[in-house]
Amino acid sequence: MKRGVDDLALFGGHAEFDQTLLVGRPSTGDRTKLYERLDRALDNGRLTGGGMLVREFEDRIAHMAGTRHCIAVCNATAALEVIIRAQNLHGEIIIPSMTFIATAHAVRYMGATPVFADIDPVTGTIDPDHVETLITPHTTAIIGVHLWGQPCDVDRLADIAHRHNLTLVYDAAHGIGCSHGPTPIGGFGHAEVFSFNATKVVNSFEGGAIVTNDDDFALRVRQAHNFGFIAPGLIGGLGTNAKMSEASGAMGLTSLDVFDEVVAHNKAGYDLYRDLLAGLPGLTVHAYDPRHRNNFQYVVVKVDQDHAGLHRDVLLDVLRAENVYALMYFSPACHQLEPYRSEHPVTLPHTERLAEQVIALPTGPATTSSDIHRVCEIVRFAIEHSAEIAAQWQDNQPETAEQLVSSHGEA
Ligand code: T4K
Repeated sequence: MKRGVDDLALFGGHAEFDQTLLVGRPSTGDRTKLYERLDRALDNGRLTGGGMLVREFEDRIAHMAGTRHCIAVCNATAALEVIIRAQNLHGEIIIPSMTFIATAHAVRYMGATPVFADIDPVTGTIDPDHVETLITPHTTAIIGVHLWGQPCDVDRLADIAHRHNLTLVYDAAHGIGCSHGPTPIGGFGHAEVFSFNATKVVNSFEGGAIVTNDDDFALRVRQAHNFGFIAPGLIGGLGTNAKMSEASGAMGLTSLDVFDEVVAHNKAGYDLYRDLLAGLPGLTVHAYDPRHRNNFQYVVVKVDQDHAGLHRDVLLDVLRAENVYALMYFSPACHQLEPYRSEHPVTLPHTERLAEQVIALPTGPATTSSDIHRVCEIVRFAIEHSAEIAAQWQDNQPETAEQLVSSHGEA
């Protein structure tokens, strides 16, 4: 319990948590089941390349996504790269800047140019109106991102892609178990990509999946993710190695077994955060549209400095000093990062505003309701004492190089 600003760990007080509270602590499920699956893989000797665990994982993901095909891969970044290559996407690809750097890097790494679109200020997902203004004769594709599991405006994007004859792909790294209305995320566009990184709601250590309803596309992607093999000894074309291993399949299946429980836990945590933080000036818990299903993997709060009295960075420092390792998903936005900001400087007002405000708070099975109460008490205390904290934070900032030169004089 903080009584005064000097009790904050940032200013020398005792940290609220002895052990760091994390945003991305993995959801690992039942270890006995995991070890049984690993034993089966080790006993049968097929550790990668078409093993039974990965096949079962693919079936279960396709079922959840409501798609005919699922190709499990080693991670979502590689999945995007495989799609870009398999679909021969080149020239310009329109993507949102409000995403993890992997979306932009996958495009660029494959030799195409990411063209950044602004976002809808309410949801934070790509703005179809802006997308349409960015289309040029060099545009080959749009990659929408279902930010924090919220569906993009899939109908508008499908219409734009259709009218301009563009490939439409979704980065659904956050989207497993989410939906657009009653329709699961997975079957929109030509293909969608899930991430099963350790920090995700479904975790396969590292991993991802490409899901699609397009038979021909699925075949090409399946070949491309396995060196281009059509059959043993027969190569159909260019490919890479983006296969998921059986160990990842074992973890993925075990994590999937507890998916419903984890989502229920996350939803309860989200509701608690929302209730406990209600009414604080300048602080909003990002709301998910109830018409769509969400997995509540991310609890995002937005700090509006003008009303909160302190900047997001100050609140982040306050939390981290208390051992609450909150994260900035996603800040800076991609267009504000290298190499993009130097090569193609652009201004995206809605993206920049959101990127300046976001903080993702700890969630997942390891975060208890008691943890959430304590985190919210810190946040509430910080907002209630914002003026004092902001002033003391400013005083504690290291001098900039310029200030050092002017205060110490040039040598
Ligand atoms: N598209 C989008 C929209 C994405 O968000 C992502 C990835 C991708 C594409 C690409 O997907 P992958 O190629 O990764 O499959 C993390 C994840 O590494 C990344 O997968 C995720 N999105 C992104 C949003 O978050 P970082 O740089 O924040 O990760 P890291 O390792 O710093 O972990 C975050 C926190 O999680 C740490 O504070 C500690 C905790 N943690 C992490 C790991 C790995 C654990 O407690 N245990 C762990 O094993 O990117």
